[in-house]
Amino acid sequence: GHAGKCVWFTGYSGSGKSSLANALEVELNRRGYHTMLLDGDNIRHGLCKDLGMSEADRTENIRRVGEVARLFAEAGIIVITAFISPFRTDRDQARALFDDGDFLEVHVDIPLDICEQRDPKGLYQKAREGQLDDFTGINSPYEVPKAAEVRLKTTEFNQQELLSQLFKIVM
Ligand code: GGZ
Repeated sequence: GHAGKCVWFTGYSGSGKSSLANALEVELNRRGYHTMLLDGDNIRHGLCKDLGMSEADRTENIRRVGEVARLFAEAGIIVITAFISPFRTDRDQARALFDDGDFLEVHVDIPLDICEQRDPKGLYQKAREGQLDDFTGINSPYEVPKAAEVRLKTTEFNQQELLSQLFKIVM
């Protein structure tokens, strides 16, 4: 009787993954669920600080995140991950660590040009100017999920509506 599972967000930089993941966590906590949010802030500065943004390093980043997510889920925790995770095979390998129904892939689906317009950290501009290699969507690929449990069209719905779409698959 474990309630642990993994809610796996995937999408471009600036797509709103972190903000949605945070909102989901707040709401789950409010309902009494124990959660763990894994994102660049607590993973890429510690466990994965030896990794960069090459294809091989992203694959290793996602492999480690998947393994850590599984450990927390085994302890009965709802794990929420927010990484670009641009490669389908990497996401599928993370999925394979979980029982059927315990890995929920959430595609934060938003046009690249909107992320680029927002550019909250100026990273897209840097990538366009050639100062950032391997930038997702500019000079590194993003493989769109084919069978995500949910696809969130973040430009068409408000945060509350998106959260309720998320809850339909998480609960
Ligand atoms: C994409 C990059 C890059 C490159 C630094 N490409 O929007 P952010 O800033 O806060 O989130 C992005 C984050 C991507 O790290 P992930 O661990 O999510 O990537 S992956 O899942 O592919 O391993 C972005 C910033 O780091 N960033 N350089 N080249 N995003």
